[in-house]
Amino acid sequence: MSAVRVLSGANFNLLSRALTVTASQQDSLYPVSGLYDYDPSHPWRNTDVEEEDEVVDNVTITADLAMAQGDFEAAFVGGVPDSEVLTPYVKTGPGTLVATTTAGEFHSGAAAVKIQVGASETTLYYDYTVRPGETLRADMWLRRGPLGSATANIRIRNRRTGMYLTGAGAWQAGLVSTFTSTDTSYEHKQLTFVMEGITTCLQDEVKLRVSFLATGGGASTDNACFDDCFLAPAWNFSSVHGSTLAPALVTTLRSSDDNFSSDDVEEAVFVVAQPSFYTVLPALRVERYVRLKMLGPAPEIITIGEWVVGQTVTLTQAQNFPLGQAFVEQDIYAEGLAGNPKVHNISYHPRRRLGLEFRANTLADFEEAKWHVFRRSRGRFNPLVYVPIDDRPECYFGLISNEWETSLEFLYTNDYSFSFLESAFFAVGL
Ligand SMILES: [Ca+2]
Ligand SMILES: [Ca+2]
Repeated sequence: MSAVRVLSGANFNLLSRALTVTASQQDSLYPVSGLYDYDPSHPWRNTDVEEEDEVVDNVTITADLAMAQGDFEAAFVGGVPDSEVLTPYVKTGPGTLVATTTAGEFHSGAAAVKIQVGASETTLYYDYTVRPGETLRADMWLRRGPLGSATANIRIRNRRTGMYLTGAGAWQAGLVSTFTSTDTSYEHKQLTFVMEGITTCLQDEVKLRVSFLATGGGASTDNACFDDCFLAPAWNFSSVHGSTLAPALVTTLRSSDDNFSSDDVEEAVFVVAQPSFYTVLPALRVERYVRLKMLGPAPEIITIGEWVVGQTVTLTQAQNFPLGQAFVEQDIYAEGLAGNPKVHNISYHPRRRLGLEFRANTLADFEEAKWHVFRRSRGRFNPLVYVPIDDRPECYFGLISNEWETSLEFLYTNDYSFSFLESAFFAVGL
């Protein structure tokens, strides 16, 4: 049975929180930021078109989905011992905190952060902007110093609810460290966990504080080291909106956990359509690197209005049928002096309009739609991606109406309806 898929709310496209997004070819007038600015009329474009059909283009766009730099290299360039300026991290407490470049004290690169046990807990932290209900992957390395008896701690706390994440991925009120180490060699910790949901957080986005500190001991030699500490969202959905991709190109979605140096896994082969197409993966992927690859003889410059990578919500209640849909060719109509019509197309694609009607049989169905379709979108403030039937190719990027009509029916069912307008695509002749 088919299902309704929705991606909604601020930063539903994981590319807009990604550490880096890079393309193998790029027209400087249409940079990669056009792929995730939530506006399909502002595209990304490549530059190179081979004139010979036998020449194969290999155009890739790659995202590092980690949401902050955690290698403790660039953040400490020019830093001095006990520096308070560790952008984007923040230090609290009076203890000593240094960028160590001593061999063995860093895990990779040439530096790591070393924190001494202080009179009060000296902490380095970063507040991540995360989405309630999303699945995240923490991938971190930590150790204690070779002398003394300190414990290295990493704590993860939802500042909105005050709850701490346990090492088993549960949320609890009492203070607990998610990861600890008393090993004098670096220990690798990985945890896939789910943020508390939107009906608990009561907000579209929340701050997740990740703190690094050393506890125990008390001698000047007591310390802990941290390196390669990354937090990245998982993903199971990708879509492309407003593209000129030709069927001659084989377009694939790929994953990697080493930035495609030796690990390069094909997750899906897209069935290219216009103006939009998508794929839903059978399970969430936790690989930090995701790639859109377009391989083949490109007959023209590639233009893409939006590339979405995200986590879908599957509504428990599908919309009613028939599903109303309208196609609107974007054009300018005028009449010449003799009354003859003059029509000019102004967009590469027609826009589509949907009329969506639902019947929620339970309060849970109703609350789900209220939060994930209307509240997260803030009416028409945030665009959303809507897949009305996930075993068909149609996929929409656009805005719902700012008014949500609903009526409570006999036996406590709820009827409600949305109108949905696809966003405009880039103009002809761009
Ligand atoms: Ca765009
Ligand atoms: Ca490092």
